[in-house]
Amino acid sequence: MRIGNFRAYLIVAVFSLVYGTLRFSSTLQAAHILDRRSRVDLATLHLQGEFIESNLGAVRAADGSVTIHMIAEKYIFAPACVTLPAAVPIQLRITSADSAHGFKIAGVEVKTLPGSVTEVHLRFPAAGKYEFYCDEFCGPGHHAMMGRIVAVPENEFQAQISGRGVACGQP
Ligand SMILES: [Cu+2]
Repeated sequence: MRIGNFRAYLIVAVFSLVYGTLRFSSTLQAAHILDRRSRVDLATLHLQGEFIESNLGAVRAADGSVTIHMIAEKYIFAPACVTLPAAVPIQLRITSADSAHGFKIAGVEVKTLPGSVTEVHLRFPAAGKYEFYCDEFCGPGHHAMMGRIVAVPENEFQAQISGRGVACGQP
């Protein structure tokens, strides 16, 4: 083997190793493989557990914290629109019902995979509408897969809230 060829192979091998390692570690991170709270059973996703339909959307806990539960599914986010208080720490727990999906919102990259729960912490500094679009190609309807967060002032959120499920802006 010529020295030139060997160097070329070596460079390709090193780049492949680095790329593969990065891909693997980001997949591990997205899947939260070691965390039991991050696993969901796809077969019962809509029937039991934290992602049943009545639990989707924003919920304010007794301690004042706000959690969103969301499902990504070809080609929708459910719920498609969530109203939240602005300037409050938000915990988003999201899972996928089918394939990899993802989006970026409030400066945070969100990736979701079937069978696992991704948890991210968000904060919407000001009232307003924040739209997000799926950025993992997931099929022919991918281009139309979008969702919306409507951040409202705290007093407005309090006025709207009635347990869980608050009104949301029209598309
Ligand atoms: Cu997509």
